[in-house]
Amino acid sequence: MLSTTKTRSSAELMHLEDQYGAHNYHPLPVVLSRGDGVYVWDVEGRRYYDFLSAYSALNQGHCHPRLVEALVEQASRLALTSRAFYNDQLGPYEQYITEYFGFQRILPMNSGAEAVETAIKICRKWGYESKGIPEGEAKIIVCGKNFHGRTTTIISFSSDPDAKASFGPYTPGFVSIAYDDLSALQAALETHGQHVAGFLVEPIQGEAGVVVPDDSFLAAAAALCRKHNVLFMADEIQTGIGRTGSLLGVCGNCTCGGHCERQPETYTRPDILILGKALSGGMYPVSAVLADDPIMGLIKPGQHGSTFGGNPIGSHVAVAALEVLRDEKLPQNARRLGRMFRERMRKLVEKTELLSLVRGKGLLNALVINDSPESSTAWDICVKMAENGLLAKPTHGNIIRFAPPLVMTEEQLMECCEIIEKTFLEFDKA
Ligand code: IF1
Repeated sequence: MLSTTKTRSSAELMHLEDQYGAHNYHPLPVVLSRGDGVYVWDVEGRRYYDFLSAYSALNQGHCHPRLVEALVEQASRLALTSRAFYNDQLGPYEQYITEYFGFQRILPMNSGAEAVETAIKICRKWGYESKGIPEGEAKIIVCGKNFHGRTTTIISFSSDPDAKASFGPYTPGFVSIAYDDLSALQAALETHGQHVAGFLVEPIQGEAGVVVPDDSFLAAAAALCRKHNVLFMADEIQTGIGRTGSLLGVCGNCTCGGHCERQPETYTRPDILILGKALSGGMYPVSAVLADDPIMGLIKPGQHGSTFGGNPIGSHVAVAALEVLRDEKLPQNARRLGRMFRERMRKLVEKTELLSLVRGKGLLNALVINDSPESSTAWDICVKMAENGLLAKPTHGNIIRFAPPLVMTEEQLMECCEIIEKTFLEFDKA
């Protein structure tokens, strides 16, 4: 027996992480050992609803049988070849995903940060070789309070001191504007226009506390980009794959039923689409950058890559994850349940002084606690919710994010609303 499969208590296991791991996280004090759909169990056998879904990687739910099967089957046949050779899974995956999202080409990577890095590199290359920006002078416009990952280049344009401080020197070439601010984008484009290669944006800012922009923002921003010959890059790592009640965040208030026919009235087509997380249903690190020939065609052999990117397991699992999304109509379910969730939470906000508002889209939602970001209120409430059988995590001190797997049923959601309501009302009295 592996020494790691020995039965140990939650306390022992937390102690091991505390003693031997880097302290780069501050987890809620629960130790999970099993998951199934919307549920997880701790090592003592207590069951919880998972309202984090590994930061939206588990849209298809924990251990989805079709994904487990895809993983196991491919792992026992061929796991990794590197891109020095072809493999029999990558081509079919590339055909499937490009048709699914309506782009000509994909560049496969593993983590979200890698995909964002890839998009930045492709965008800069396009800026020099297609737009004609003088060498070394390309700029990319980004938004304040963004979250795009943890590499040195990506944190160079973060506005979060925790993510950024003491990790310099920073990569230059980024101009930051306020999120959801069209006139700021316009001003930046007018000032730097000739040197701007791209605009990188999250359709909804997750880490910032689920900040939903104005309905017209994405389409208007994309139009401004087009006018200034600048690539519009959507980081859909968290908002994509059904999370916001459509196939993608850039589908807007699309009514295609989540199947995304990419209706021109609602769909804002990015020039570069960045995906990760739920692209594999959380089974395996799979990320991707999608674009058309005039952009992706600039990348030539030897100019970019990764040992694991496009590997057979990831490719096979990603196809299954996208099939599950479509077959189980998860975007539609997210849209319907999301409306119910916000409606019930709005009633709760009225009932308790503890809450100031609920916001979000689909099943990416947040409750804003009526207390300072420095207070421990949100954390304490999350600890109480865990005791009551529901796991959620605070962000920015006074915001709690609610993002369950999209496979949740209405009945389960109603039970979850009861747990949340009960916890807040208990806390209010205490
Ligand atoms: C952590 C947040 C979520 C992302 C977007 C790229 C990435 C992420 C829009 C990078 C990753 C994660 C990473 C996780 C916390 C988490 C997060 F709170 F920090 F913002 F989800 F809300 N673009 N988000 O959200 O993807 O390299 O991690 O695969 O602990 O850093 P990655």
